[in-house]
Amino acid sequence: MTLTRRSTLAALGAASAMAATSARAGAVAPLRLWYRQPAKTWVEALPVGSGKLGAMVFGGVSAERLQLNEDTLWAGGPYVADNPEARAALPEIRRLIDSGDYAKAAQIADAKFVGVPRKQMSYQTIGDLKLDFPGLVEPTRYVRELDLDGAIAITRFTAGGVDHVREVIASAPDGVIAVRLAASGRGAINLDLSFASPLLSKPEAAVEGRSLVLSGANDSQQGIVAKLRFECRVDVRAKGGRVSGQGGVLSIRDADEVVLLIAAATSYRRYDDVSGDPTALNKTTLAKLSRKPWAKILADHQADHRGLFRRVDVDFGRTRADLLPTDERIKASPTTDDPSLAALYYQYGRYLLIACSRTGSQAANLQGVWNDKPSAPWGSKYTININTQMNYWPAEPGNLPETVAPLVALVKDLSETGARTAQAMYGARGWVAHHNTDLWRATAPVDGAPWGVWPTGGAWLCKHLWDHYDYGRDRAYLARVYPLMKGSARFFLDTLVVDPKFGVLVTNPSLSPENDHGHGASIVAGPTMDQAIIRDLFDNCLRAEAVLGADPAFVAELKAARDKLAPYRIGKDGQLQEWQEDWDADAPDIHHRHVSHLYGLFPSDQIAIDTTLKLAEAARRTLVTRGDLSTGWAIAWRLNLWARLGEGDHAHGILRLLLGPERTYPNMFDAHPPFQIDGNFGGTSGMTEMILQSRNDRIYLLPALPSAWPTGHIKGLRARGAVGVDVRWAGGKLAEAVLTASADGRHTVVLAGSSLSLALRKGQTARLVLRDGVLTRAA
Ligand code: FUC
Repeated sequence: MTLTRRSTLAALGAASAMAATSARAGAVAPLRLWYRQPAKTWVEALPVGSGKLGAMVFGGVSAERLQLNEDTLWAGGPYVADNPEARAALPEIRRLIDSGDYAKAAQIADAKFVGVPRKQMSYQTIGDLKLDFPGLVEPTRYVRELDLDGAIAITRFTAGGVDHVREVIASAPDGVIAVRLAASGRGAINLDLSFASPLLSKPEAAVEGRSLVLSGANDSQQGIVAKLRFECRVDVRAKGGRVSGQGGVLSIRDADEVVLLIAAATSYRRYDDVSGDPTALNKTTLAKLSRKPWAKILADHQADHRGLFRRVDVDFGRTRADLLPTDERIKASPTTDDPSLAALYYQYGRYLLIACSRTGSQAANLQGVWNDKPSAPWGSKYTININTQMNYWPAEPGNLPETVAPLVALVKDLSETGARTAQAMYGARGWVAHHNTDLWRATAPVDGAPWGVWPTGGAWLCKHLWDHYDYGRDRAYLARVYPLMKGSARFFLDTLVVDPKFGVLVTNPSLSPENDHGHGASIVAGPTMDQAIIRDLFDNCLRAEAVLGADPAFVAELKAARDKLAPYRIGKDGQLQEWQEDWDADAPDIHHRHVSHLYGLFPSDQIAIDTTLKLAEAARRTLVTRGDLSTGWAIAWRLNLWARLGEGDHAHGILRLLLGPERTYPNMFDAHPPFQIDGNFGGTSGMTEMILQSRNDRIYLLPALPSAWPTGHIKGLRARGAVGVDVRWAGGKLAEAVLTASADGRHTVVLAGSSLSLALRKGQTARLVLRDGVLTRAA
């Protein structure tokens, strides 16, 4: 099958996107996912998102389905899950852990330390907007695509001699999902619009003039009563033809062109305030567009998207494989050389982050903003023992710092709800968040002792607060987030205890995320990951204070505690120990998906091959034992770790596993069966780490370049210290690197053995090349 003729498309005035892409054809042509058939399953459908709104586009011919999401439609209502028995039980749990009775400690923790309810609320779908096209015959030509540069899903086909083009966008500037249906024949569009929702609350659809409105409530879950009202409102604009409504169906007959504007909102205003008016919000959103033509809505959307997306340009090389449809490429990837599939995955990660995390939206959850269920796998929540953090790994280096705003807002909320939890459960100041949170910012341990009793989730999120400063160097921003970081550190200053055996400061109770240590439970004192996260938290507070000043008493407290934190330990097999005790070989699952104790190697830089070689070798030993094979996000973490070890070919081997059909669905969503978006973002991050690392106060060029990508470039990345970096290589060697400073600073750049220090003023650029194997600043 072939694409619909360009001349016909032009006649339709369709796809202004096409016109814009052809202007930069060379650079953007490969940036699309495309297919020869409609999606049968959800993981074949194509995602568009405005941050707040999401839609999955199936590309059906006689029946199109847009599965819709609004990012504040979650189950339940404002609630507090802190277990009232926790504080009294804490000394006993600690004592049992110190005496080695982990099973008993876990039992008591499970009964008295886990939240009430034990589970958090799920993110929910609105349901489907169904577009039925009566009378359409089987198409003769069909293609659907997601253009990542234009942020538009397009379905094209010919049926009964008429060319059809259907375009779907999710516009952040206008706050709507917009659909345009065009056909080459006059009066050729016949359409019945209706809703189908799987919500237990059974929302109802009604026709209001030329609008179709679905309204209702969210669902109750875990005994937490549904407190949200929501509405999804579709305004119909038809050129020619007739529009009529009956029951919950809006019908359009004999139209030349149809535009649908879809707004959605809930009554959520804050984790403790559900007094919003979704109908008023939607009406305001749509009223603003009453005179705005489709072409302008599309142009504003694409300008907004491209302002972010086009900052980075990636090329890992091309082969003929990139001519195939995306699903076929994924299927063939285990045995085919297809470097531009990796580049597509890279840019898809950036596309997805832009589409699900924008200022004013909720942070990217386990499925970004896309979920078709009322009760999703793991609630499609925020799992903050790796998954939420991984979502944001590509944000700073991948030149999308704006996407971090919702994460910062989430942490601000957690610092409030988590202060209550710190007080109620631990009698501590500051704030704490355990391994999960949801729309209501619940911070108590959940799911059960083996998973939930882990107090460092919030502290890990604080690393992202610091990183946002470190990459951007915005002092006013740092002043805003310092109190959040300080509040997290305050909690640990109040709750760290001395381990009776080792005499060091440790968290107790805690665990190494989700891993049983083989001595009766996973509950323990001082797992390696905790001390590493807390070391980063304390160090980043100290760094922030050095920038902001005026907190000397706190600095003294932090420094004293920091030096007493449990150190890294190397075990009998030469591995980096996961726990204080050398238990790694006793753990029932030595291939466990979490590699929590390697946090120090990535995302942190406490362990690195050129700064702490012995620890890096121990981390390598651990990684070899854990093995390469795992599911989506876990394999993506391994990819980043091998890149940090400087082993490009090994990292590339893992990337191949990630891109293969076992872990990448036809729509390129990551599989941690089912879908979980973290692996997409971890994949983008891992590829960055192969080409550029910004760690230990240095910028590393091509630290893990695989032999499979001898020639290529990534332009537009960012490094710590507010500097942009372009890297181009050929024949496996650096061709040039260009640094562009957005703040004054000194930078040390490392390439293989050679390094170069340079000072750059804001706006200044430096070109670096290899001369006789030595990194040199070109004149
Ligand atoms: C972590 C993982 C699970 C899953 C869940 C959402 O707890 O251990 O595998 O990814 O998050």
